[in-house]
Amino acid sequence: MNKKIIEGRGKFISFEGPEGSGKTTQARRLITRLEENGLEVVYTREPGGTPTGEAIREILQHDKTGDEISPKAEVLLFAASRAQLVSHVILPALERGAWVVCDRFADSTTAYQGYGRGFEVEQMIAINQFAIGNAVPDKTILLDLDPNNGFKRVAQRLLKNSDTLDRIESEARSFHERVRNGYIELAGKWPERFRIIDASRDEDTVFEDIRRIVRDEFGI
Ligand code: Z5A
Repeated sequence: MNKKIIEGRGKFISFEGPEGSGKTTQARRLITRLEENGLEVVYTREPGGTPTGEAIREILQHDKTGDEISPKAEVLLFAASRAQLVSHVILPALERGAWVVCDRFADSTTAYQGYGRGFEVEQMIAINQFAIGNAVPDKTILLDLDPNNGFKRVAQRLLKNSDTLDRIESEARSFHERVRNGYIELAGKWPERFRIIDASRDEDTVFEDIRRIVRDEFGI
């Protein structure tokens, strides 16, 4: 099918939320729907999405060097991965009129490193602004879920794949509670951009809400 070329800048949608809230699952479903409508869609994930970003992801998640990453270095590595993604993937796509669907973006740093680790939230927002410039999502879908529920889902997946929790997943429950509440605060700070969805329901019901949001906001 010929891809529709949109006049001007494309649309940018980010998915945010705690572990196991269904970001990847729902992002993929949305992409399928957008592509069925003839749109060119670029899917990216964070950290990662470029060769440099994927190398940073490996350092951040598995820290095989034994050189424990300092909390400040962690913030800046996420920001570095994001700056690369914006300049090499997101902006070029938006400028040619494609849609971008990003599985986590700048709000993850504010939620995890700000609310979770305890860095000043305004400082995280300033670092994000430096990294992303004007590449701000048009809509951010926040899949809200109790971390206990999210971990149950992730545990099932880990069992199936004989995998283990990564560095950040292994943080205490209280950390993940702060992250969840932090996301809700961010949604209150930017009500125009954020849409909160109850992600504890089944996949189809959650996707119905996402479809409705995209239809209401963008007419697709
Ligand atoms: N991080 C950070 O600290 N700072 C930053 O700036 C950034 C990230 C960008 C990235 O890990 C880690 O980095 C993350 C935050 C931190 N760490 N933690 N903790 P990741 O990318 O590997 O992990 P994730 O982003 O949290 O993704 P995830 O665990 O894969 O969750 P998800 O994408 O939200 O969910 P999913 O993969 O779609 O679904 C998870 C499972 O649940 C799967 O088996 C599904 O089939 C199932 N599922 C999905 N939806 C449902 C519903 N509705 N009901 C039941 N089961 C479902």
